[in-house]
Amino acid sequence: MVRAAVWTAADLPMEIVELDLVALQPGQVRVRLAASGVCHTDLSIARGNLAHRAPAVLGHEGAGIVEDVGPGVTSVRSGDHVVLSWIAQCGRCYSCVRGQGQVCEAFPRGSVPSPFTHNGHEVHQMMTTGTFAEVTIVPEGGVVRIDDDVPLHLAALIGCGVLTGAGAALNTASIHAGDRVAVFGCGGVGLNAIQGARIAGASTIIAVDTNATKFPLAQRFGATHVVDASITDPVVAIRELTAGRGADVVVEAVGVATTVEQAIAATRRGGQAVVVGAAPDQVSIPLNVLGFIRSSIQLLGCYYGGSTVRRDVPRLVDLWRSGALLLDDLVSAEIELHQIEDAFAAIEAGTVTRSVIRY
Ligand code: CXF
Ligand code: ZN
Ligand code: ZN
Repeated sequence: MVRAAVWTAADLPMEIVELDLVALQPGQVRVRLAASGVCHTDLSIARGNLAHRAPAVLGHEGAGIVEDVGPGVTSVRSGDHVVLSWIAQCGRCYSCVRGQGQVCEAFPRGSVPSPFTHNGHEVHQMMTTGTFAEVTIVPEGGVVRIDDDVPLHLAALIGCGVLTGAGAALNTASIHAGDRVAVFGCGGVGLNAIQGARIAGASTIIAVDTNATKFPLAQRFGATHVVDASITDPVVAIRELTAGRGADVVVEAVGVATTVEQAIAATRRGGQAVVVGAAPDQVSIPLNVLGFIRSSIQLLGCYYGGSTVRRDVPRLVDLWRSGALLLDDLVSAEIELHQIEDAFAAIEAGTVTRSVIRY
């Protein structure tokens, strides 16, 4: 039996339930989780703002230790420490071999059988991970081995927020030493985009948020300037801070139409606007095509930080070891599984970057 937090409906709190795990299939890996971050996307599903089948084990930002592997698994074995990837990457398809594992062609779309059952009924698994459980079963491409010395509660954070935010700066954008970068949103993804921009050598990093309590941490991660968008027009402020021209690279890590439009408007002619914030399904923006082509702005969609996880997880671990990548400072609270609703409330209140469940 495996203890898990199960989501049943948008208006109901998560329930702590003992679940059964199905037998390990070929190509699968069973992982005993050591920790799971609580990401905004978990909250979006729990509150009914992002569609998901119920009941389900949510959670997708985790790390743990391999308990067992199914037939045919070669890249990890029992006892290995691993970070989970919510896009299982085959490493062999057209996308993977081009360093675009985030769009791995082998990753199953639509319904994937879940390893979790309760009284014989399937309990769905979020994004082939389901890290709000003590043990989960994932595809081999959904685990990346890491060295044993990395604390697993910090490694867990790499699995979503760090890969996504740092990847926006280090993979999707082409930031050069001395570039001027602006980042909209100072949550888990935005802070990692800020530190990614710092690591890439940006000289000016402008952090934008409507919640000024986020700014001290943004500065710790590398922001050289902060803009409170609740009192200042961020497009005007970014232009003022970039000699009137706009930033070389603007990363949008909010996921709201207004901030996507502001991010494009704050990008200099010839610069890059990187959209990484997860917007609800119906959100779209108008685009004046002639103005857009004249601007020569590169508008870049960024899924999972453009990450090829077998390349990027070890790279991020090395950056953490060198002191360049901050992980500790992302952790606002360490909690137990049964406190998951407190973690959701804290995200809604805007008072945390990451709550981390330790098992
Ligand atoms: C999200 C990214 C945007 C679409 C929904 C899932 N992933 C992780 O938080
Ligand atoms: Zn996430
Ligand atoms: Zn692939």
